[in-house]
Amino acid sequence: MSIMSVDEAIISKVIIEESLKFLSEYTDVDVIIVGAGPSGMTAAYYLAKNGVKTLVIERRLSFGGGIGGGGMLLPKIVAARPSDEILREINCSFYEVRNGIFVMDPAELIAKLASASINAGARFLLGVTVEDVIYRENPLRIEGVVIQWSAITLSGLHVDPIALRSRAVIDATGHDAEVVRIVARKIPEAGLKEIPGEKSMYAPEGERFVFEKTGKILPGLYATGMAVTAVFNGPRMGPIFSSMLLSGRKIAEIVIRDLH
Ligand code: 48F
Repeated sequence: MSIMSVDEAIISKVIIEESLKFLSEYTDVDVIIVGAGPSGMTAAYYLAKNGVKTLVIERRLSFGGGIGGGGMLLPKIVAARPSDEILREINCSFYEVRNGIFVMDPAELIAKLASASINAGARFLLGVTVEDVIYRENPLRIEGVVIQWSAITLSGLHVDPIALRSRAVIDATGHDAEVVRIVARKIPEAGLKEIPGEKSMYAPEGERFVFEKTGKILPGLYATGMAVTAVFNGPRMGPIFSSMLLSGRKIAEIVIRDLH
């Protein structure tokens, strides 16, 4: 077998040409999800499956957020009923160890969530950090995000960012609720108080709380997953993933309703 030789400059040219095409097509989308953890990827799957043009922006170079470290780095993670509906839908294997308690392989959950959402039509930008939002007044509305390559953010250099417009922005950034925190700090008219963060661990209440409070924060701005816990000062639940998946599905349903 001989591997076809490709000139270095051609490789770069193809990357640049195709990336610019992709980026210009995604400067204006229906929904931007910030964070490719369990809640963000579940939301991406259900949105894309319903024909919503969805872009997921993830600061790291990989998918999964907290899934990989899901129980002190041990190689099994836990979820409970009725999140098995979602596991079945994305074709992720699991087994029941007690009545209604399921065990999965974290690597498989990451891969299946990513693959299901991409197959449904969602697109991802990896290695990109959301550092701000776009807003409009009268009435106040969040209309997109401001992004920066994570490598630039880490370097501390001042480089002007790129702005992407969307009809809805979903904060799926986890424990820090980074997008809602930015809005609370930079847009006082939004009337969001300082984000309190999460309470100590109380797993059953934490799971119930996230699911119940998942929803719209402001026109154009939504929260899912642990971001919800941080915004509304709910208790943490530790390494159980049911409410992350169910919160992702719930926010997708809410956003789809609002977009129509
Ligand atoms: O933390 P993360 O997994 O959030 P989640 O979907 O799930 C939480 C659980 O994993 C777990 C738990 C419950 O069992 O306690 O922790 O709520 O995923 C958040 C993702 O967002 C990315 C971050 O790198 C991670 O992959 N992220 C955070 N801030 C930004 C960001 C940002 N400003 N721009 C882009 N990505």
